[in-house]
Amino acid sequence: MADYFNAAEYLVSRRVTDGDGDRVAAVGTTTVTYAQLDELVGNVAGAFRSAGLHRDDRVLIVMADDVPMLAAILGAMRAGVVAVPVSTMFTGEELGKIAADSGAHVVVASTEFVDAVNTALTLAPDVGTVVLDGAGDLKVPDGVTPWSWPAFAAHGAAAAPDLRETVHTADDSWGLWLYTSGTTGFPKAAMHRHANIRHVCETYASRVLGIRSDDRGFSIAKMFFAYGIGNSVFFPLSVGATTILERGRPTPAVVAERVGAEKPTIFFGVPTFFAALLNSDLPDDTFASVRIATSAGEPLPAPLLKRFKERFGVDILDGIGSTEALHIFLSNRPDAIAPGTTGTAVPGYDLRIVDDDGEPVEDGTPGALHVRGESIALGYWRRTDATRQVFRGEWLITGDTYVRDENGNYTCLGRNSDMIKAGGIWVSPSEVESRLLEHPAIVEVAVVGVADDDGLDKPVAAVVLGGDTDTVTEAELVTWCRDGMAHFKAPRRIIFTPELPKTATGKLQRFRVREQLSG
Ligand code: 3SK
Repeated sequence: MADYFNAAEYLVSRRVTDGDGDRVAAVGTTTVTYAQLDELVGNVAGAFRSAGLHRDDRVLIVMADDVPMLAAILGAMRAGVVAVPVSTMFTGEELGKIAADSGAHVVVASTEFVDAVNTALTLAPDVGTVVLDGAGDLKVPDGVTPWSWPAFAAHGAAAAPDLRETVHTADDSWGLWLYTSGTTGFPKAAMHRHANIRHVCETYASRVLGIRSDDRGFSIAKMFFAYGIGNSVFFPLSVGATTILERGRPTPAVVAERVGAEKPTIFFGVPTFFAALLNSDLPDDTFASVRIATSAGEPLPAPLLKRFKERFGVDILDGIGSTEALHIFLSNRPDAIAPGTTGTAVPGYDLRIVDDDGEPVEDGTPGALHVRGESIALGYWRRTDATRQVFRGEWLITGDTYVRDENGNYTCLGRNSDMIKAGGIWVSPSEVESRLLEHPAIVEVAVVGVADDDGLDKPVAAVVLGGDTDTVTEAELVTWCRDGMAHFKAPRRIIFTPELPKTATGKLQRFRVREQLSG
């Protein structure tokens, strides 16, 4: 068996053992030191185990970024159970499918998401315990035990001491499952080991960001994203630094206020947010405390990077990672930024670009990007076909087309599939198309990614109406999509067209739809 390792001990308890318990670990709506966080994590672990959870059981976490979410994630890991933080943007039905798929026995939720959780609980038969942080009208099915977060933590505090102690997990034990749409439609759980968490801290965080104990990290991406959990949980805690947590939606105004108050030194952003900041009237010294910013999720157009540096005086390190790799494996460096490229391999990862036969290509020739490294997930939970397509031995098929130049820098040329990455989040065209086709006025539809004015892809739909043609508007169709699925998936524009471009055999020509909509 692989060596003993528990990520919660690595991130929190070891700080206390080393005498740094008084350092501030997290600033959310409350502030906690490492010693206080360790105590809370022990209580939550005790409560999970008192609720009957055993090793490798799953805890679904539907929470706002704040100290309780941090404690729920780390408490699960300490208890040897699997933390499954999921998107708070899902509708109740979407959440219910994921809860059922994960087989979670416990759900921990924040008050903001109680309605979606109530719906999800009707679809998730394995759930036996629900914990709600904050007030709310929680409606649990018969046989399900409801708890409030403070009562749950207090119950754990009173549990037998051995239930609060760190469970002796191994490097290879499951620690974290993250749902992603990845290269195919319905979200599936990428299963990460405890050791994967250590690897991303020791590679990207340490060797690219040079993260130190006096850093203060602030992330736009929420903790339910792989990018967000690395930024807000793993990286700062791995070195005894401070993480700044924001519960709400990160608008430029909210972020400016938190940055002014909390003075982060590392700002973790995404291209759409850098574009929004540049379109805001925030003062140019807003990010004066920040020593470095990062970007991921989708390629950062060179003009955005340049304008951000000119206006706010901060360099942005563009990188790319994936939920399956847990975090960033290809990135620019603070002392070597090549605008418009994604830089070079992060130490600890190997990259290759291959042709259609799987043979490595020469520099200057585009191909499919593959990556290998110690943080690659074990596969997708109960998705054998998708696992076989994406995880090939040690190599992970990223699904991106890349080219490497003579200086060794990698540039993204797009996706190998029709999947769209909007605001850094995967959107499955077929899922959006299915929702639109449920509308009685629509007979045909194609959803594609089209670049906006900042050069960032957004989902756009071309629809063919039938029957009810005069009565449906673009706004009604957008609302129809937003009502039936997470808002980020809804098309930003809808174009009405008499027909869609097809091949002689009637196959949709997506590239032509894309060309028409880009024009
Ligand atoms: O999309 C990305 O670039 C990314 C980066 C870090 C972690 C996860 C993801 C998906």
